[in-house]
Amino acid sequence: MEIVILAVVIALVAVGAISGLVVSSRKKKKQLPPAKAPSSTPTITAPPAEPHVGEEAETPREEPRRTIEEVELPTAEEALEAPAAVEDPLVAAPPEPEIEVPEPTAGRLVRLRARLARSQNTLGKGLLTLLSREHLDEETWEEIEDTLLTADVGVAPTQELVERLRERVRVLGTRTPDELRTLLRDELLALIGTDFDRSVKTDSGLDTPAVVMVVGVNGTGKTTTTGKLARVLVADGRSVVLGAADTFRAAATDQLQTWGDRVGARTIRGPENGDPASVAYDAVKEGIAEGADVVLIDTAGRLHTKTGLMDELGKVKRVVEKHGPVNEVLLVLDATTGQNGLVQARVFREVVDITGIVLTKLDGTAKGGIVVAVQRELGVPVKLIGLGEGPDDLAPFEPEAFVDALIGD
Ligand SMILES: Nc1nc2c(ncn2[C@@H]2O[C@H](COP(=O)(O)OP(=O)(O)OP(=O)(O)O)[C@@H](O)[C@H]2O)c(=O)[nH]1
Ligand SMILES: [Mg+2]
Repeated sequence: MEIVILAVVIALVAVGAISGLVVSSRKKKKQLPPAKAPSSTPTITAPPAEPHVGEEAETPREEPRRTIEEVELPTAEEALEAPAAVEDPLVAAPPEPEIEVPEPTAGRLVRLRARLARSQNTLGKGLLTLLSREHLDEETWEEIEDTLLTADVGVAPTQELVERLRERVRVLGTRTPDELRTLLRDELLALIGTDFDRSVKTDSGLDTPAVVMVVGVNGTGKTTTTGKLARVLVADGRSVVLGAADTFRAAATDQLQTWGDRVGARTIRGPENGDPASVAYDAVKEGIAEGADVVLIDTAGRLHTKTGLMDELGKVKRVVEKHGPVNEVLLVLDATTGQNGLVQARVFREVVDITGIVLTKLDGTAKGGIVVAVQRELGVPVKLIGLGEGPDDLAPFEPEAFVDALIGD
């Protein structure tokens, strides 16, 4: 009896075990991925890493999602070392700006002579016509004087010139047109001066770059001149760094940078309304670091009557001088403003010790005589002249070519 009961129990356990296996086997099948893998290989529980042809493209997401805390963030140092500059191939890189090759400086004044002659005709031709009159009476000499004064030669130089012309004409007696021309040419040249060193000092004579500061009242052409000068230097094979020390207007800095970009000269900028002296200082520092040949510093236009602004200009120069001497301070004067330029020149000279004058806009005025007047006033030579708004319309001032343009060949 006991044996029978035992047999029944064993049988029941066996049946239960078998049915349990079947159930669990069915459960397992349900858990399998919907793959077409034969059910005889139920050990494959993970999907293939890459979906294959004929399989569903989307990889089932069986991994538990990572929370944001578990994502490993780069350390501060790593972030600094490797800036996350993800390049988007769809965003095309901006085209490299084309670097221009400025025209050489030699012979510029000859090219621009026609422009000069046009504007200065009244002076040179007027004088020649008057001197050619048969009778040089007092009235004629007064007219000669007026012509010179109108051209802004200035009172003292005019009287000197008229005096010398009178003397020479008297000695000469009869005058041929050629003789008169030579006479006038000589006297105008003497007035302008042929002995000045008119070269812009762009060689420091040291390992460090030469420093040139450009100063003047508002709108005279400082930034334009700085840009044109950079081109002249680059054309002559020099490397240039520009300092945008006009921090009053963001546009002023952009204006200078545009000039620099065109010839591949780097522009050092500061924050708007920042300290111009510190921008100038940084520009020279950069020039030294780069091993540049010349640093050109453009300054903000300032009225000579504003003492605060004039003091600021003095500071810019003093701060730059911590690096070494400033080799050239160019005062930019607008030739069309005439005698007012002399007043400006006087005040600027006191503050920053001008070493050269740039006379701009000579293309637009008949008052070329200002060249004489301003040199007299400052005892400083005109070194460059602006003869137009074009990028290469800046010429070294050559007295002979200038006078020839005045009186014609
Ligand atoms: N015709 C002519 N125009 C010139 C010459 N030089 C400069 N200009 C023009 O004069 C205007 C003023 O020139 P800028 O270089 O901006 O003058 P700036 O002295 O820097 O002016 P601020 O920075 O505002 O004081 C511009 O329109 C120039 O194109 C020149 O020689 N001839
Ligand atoms: Mg400017």
